[in-house]
Amino acid sequence: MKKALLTGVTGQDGSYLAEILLKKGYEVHGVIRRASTFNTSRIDHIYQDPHVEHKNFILHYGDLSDANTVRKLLYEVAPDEFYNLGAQSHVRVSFDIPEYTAEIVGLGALRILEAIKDYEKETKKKVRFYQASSSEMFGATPPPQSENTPFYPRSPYAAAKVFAYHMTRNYREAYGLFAVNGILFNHESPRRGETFVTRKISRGVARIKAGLEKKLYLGNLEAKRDWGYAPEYCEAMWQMLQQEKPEDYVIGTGESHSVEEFVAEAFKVAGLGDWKKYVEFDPRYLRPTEVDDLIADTKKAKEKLKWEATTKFPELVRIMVEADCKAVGATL
Ligand code: NAP
Ligand code: G4F
Repeated sequence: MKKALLTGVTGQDGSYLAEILLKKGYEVHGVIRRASTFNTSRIDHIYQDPHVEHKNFILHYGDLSDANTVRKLLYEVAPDEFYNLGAQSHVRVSFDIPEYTAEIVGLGALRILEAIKDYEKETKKKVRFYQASSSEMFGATPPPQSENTPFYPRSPYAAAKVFAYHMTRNYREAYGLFAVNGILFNHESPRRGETFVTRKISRGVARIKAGLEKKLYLGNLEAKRDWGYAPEYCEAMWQMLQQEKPEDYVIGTGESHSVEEFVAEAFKVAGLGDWKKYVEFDPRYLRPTEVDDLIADTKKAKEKLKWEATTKFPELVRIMVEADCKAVGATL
């Protein structure tokens, strides 16, 4: 039985990846942060009682700021594959807490790479490492963006991801680690955090439909993103670690849509009529520097991984609006 260790298991992607790996027969180990309230809602459905024998989904306390624990878990679990999905992943918030973002997103990845380097040397065992890199790294570089496009980060989050990206490449080249960067464009789902724009919209639309809210407050409606469906992207992460050679891959749909288009489509799915009646501008959601347009050039993923996004924009919006409407009892 193969073993996988995941940081960020309580997040959107971590929860889908854990499900995928369990279905493939892996023993899955996830790192969770201690919190004063339960933070496992996305993985409660796959949680296994620690008192049950032969568990194949095991949770460990840890934090990417804590090199000792990262190292200890690596030696204790002895995974075949290590997926680093943990992050302070909110771009707007990274302007408020830049140092913490760099600590977790940038140095967190380095802590894992250092631990793997030493572990491989001491134990002679290999660990395949996946780094959750981001299309945010392309920032101001015009689309389409491929594996060869230069980075131009526009936020502390993106700058920290660029550091982690380069450390991953450097440890691959310097120490022969099987370390890959998945450069994933925005991917969404009903499990998306409530403060990212797509989920904020689908949730807001559902609450308006249910009569719980009257307005939805948003920032820049002109920004364009290449939005795909998260479970499909998590399958691509796994595929990258099954290749013969460690390489970096761009993952996306190859289409971009504006925030305004997402809003219009979501209100249409809910049958609420003209979205302009409900949406108000609030400057607090603007960023000091914005990323205007992201579109993935996915030629390499199609050719080498045989991976292609199947859920496209209108279907993604429908999935998210329907799930949020169901959650608040709003009938469509
Ligand atoms: P997410 O839902 O925000 O999940 C982030 C995960 O990281 C959560 O489990 C969170 O724990 C954990 N985490 C936060 N701070 C941590 C720390 N100090 N130590 C250990 N774990 C910590 O993010 P996601 O959308 O699943 O994204 C997964 C990864 O892919 C992230 O690295 C993100 O930056 C990257 N990425 C995402 C996208 C996207 O569109 N979703 C695109 C490209 C790259 P809590 O649950 O306790 O908060
Ligand atoms: O949903 P967002 O916050 O996602 P963003 O900034 O693109 O980052 C996400 O995708 C990255 C991949 O490219 C990940 F690496 C990262 O971890 C995260 O998952 O914002 C999308 C766009 C932005 O242009 C923002 O200015 O929506 C615009 N927007 C307009 N109004 C808003 C709002 N964003 C948020 N969060 N909230 C608003 O009210």
